[in-house]
Amino acid sequence: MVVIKKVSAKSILDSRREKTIFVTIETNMGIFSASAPNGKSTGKYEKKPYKKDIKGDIKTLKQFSSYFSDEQIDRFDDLRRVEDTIERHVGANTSFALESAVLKALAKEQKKEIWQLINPNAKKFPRLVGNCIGGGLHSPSAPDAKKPDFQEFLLIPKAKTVEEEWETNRKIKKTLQNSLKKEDENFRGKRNDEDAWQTSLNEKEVLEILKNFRVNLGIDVAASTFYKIKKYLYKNPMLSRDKEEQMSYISNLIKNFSLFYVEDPFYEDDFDSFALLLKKHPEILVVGDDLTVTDEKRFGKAIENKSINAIIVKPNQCGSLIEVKNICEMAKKSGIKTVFSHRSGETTENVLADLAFGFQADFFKCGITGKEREAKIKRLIEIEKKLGRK
Ligand code: 2PG
Ligand code: MG
Repeated sequence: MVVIKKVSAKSILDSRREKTIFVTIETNMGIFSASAPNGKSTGKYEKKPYKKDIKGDIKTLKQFSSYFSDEQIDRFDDLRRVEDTIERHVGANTSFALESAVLKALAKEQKKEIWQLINPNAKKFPRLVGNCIGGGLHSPSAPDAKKPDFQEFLLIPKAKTVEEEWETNRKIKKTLQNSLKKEDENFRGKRNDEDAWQTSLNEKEVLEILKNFRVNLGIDVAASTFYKIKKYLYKNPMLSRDKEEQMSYISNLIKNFSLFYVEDPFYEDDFDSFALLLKKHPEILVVGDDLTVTDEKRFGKAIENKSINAIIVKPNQCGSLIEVKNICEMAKKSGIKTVFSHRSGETTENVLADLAFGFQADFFKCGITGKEREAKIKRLIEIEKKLGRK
């Protein structure tokens, strides 16, 4: 049994050097901490990271510090009681960090790994989804600096182990440096928010390069970020596409570049276009992120509308690990794949790996390099090694 005696929090800097929350709990089992990441291309329907601001949440946790001491935490589902205490008083980042710290204490008390608290029989490892080249909101917009309008170009290798998949992704990312030098006269070896290569090429030119590698390919269009006044406004090259034009553009990219994974190809309210695309291309993964924002209700609507066959799970979008559990159960029932995902502003917190493995995620979207991304992949590999997967 874990008893939380004291809760405190402070702000630390994430990989973008923006403030994020770091929560510490004092328990009968010792002291445990966890931090939360920050999104940039955030969905309109995501829960707010903090009730008002980070300072306010830090203060609230301090005020609530002694409220938890009556609760005994014995298992994962007891997180519900932690949520009942803080719900509506703090934002999603704060509750996610707090719940993660509680899981760390519980794992220690039960002499288990965090993933074992969720599913002691977990076996299947998620496939890596690695961001190698980026654009959109994750790459700086210097005046007249060109970049792809799509946010992420993703490598999705398939190997026997996570370790081999990571190796493949790192190798390709390295090779890409030379390819980009050749193809992009403006390439200066710069990396964006997720440590992916920055380029002035457009999405088609990037995909032309990527199709030469023998891995499955994905894109995160993050279409809400460039959808304005009922049009998708492209800058590279400058043109606008309406709903129908966006549909045929995406559909052509899927065909021409044999895409395996397409995330947020339409803006976050267009459940119908997602459904139409999936109907046209049932062979690929049509993935909801801003569409579903790790929210049970929106996911329910996406299931009803047959909009997606894969869902991004970002625990700090909802701030509730109980909701994450429910979403994974809904996904399993409806045959929808789960993609556990980092955020663009990350810390070295690695609990995401345990959550993904515990919930038996199908994919793990996490960048390829940079200490914040590596911390999570390395933890997944550590679990793999402990289980003797070869
Ligand atoms: C996304 C994420 C992570 P952000 O759109 O999938 O890559 O971006 O964390 O900025 O929301
Ligand atoms: Mg996304």
